[in-house]
Amino acid sequence: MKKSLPYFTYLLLALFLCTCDSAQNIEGADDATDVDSTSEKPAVPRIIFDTDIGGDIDDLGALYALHVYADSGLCEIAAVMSSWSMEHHVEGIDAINTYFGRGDTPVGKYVDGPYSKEEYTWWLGEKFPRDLKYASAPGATPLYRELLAAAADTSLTIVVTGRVNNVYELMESPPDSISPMSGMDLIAAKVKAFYIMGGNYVRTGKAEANFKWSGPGVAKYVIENCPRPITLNGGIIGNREDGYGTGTAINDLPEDHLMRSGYGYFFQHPPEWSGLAPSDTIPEWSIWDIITVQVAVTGTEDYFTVVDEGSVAFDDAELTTWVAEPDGPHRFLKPKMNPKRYADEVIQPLLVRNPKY
Ligand SMILES: [Ca+2]
Repeated sequence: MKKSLPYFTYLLLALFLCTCDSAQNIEGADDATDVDSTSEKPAVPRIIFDTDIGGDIDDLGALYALHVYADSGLCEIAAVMSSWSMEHHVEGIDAINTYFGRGDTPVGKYVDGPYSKEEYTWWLGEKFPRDLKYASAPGATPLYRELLAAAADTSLTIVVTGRVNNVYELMESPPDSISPMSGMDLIAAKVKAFYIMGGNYVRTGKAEANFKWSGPGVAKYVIENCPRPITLNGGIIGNREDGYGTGTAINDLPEDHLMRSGYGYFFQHPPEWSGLAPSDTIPEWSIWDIITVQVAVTGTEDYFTVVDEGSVAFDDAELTTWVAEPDGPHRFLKPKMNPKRYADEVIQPLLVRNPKY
């Protein structure tokens, strides 16, 4: 259930945000926390989080961090979309939302299957309270269309930390009983910006998993045709091998804490692709998706340099390339703050903060 903050809390938050705005050298995408002068309520980003949670564990960190930010009044969570059709993904997402007292948050599913696999989202769904099942969750496309149709102009922020298939299907959706507008027109009218983890822009020549797993032509279509600005963090931004590993503080949480349970299960039952041996200790791990959330909510601050004035293109092998051009609609992040310091000081505290609920 969403909580409404009392008026004085908004007032304090507005004062806090004004102070931060002048105190920080914010660049690039940092209009995320503007105070709306036409209302007493600060215009925090209203986020739809679109995730391939279940494969890697940083999606759990990202959704957890999103809730921590929402607890602090820095964003609202409009919905969470699951971009694969594993039934346990939807159930794990609902368990995380419920852990923060937001069990009524709509969760959309990718319609296919469903398939089933015992991994950490299954474990979270077994261990923590939740009431949503895959069968009763709405499809991502109709849920996207409903949310966008009902939203004020340019009021929604879409954060994608997995394959982009839900966004692709939204873009391709025709007018229907939900809205007389096409999906592409809804995006053009209602979305403020996209923050997407995907591609490679610094160390190019290598496929990146989110775009690769979207399937032939899908990421290319989404990125090249998106009518709203996109900020991308590519493969090195968040990669533990590039200095961004963190999260060992999760080992110190109580055993029944959701993060210790989820991360613990993942490293006790590591997926084959990870090449890891089972371990009862949570190691430092990559934070790609958590960075996407951080930047979407509080901006790049002094953590990242934004490369803008360009667009992302896809070569014949669907590898991403950067094309510099004035007023290009895309931007990507490069490291500015020391990656390890950023990971330990900015991200890790989000992963061990308890819900307010
Ligand atoms: Ca992911």
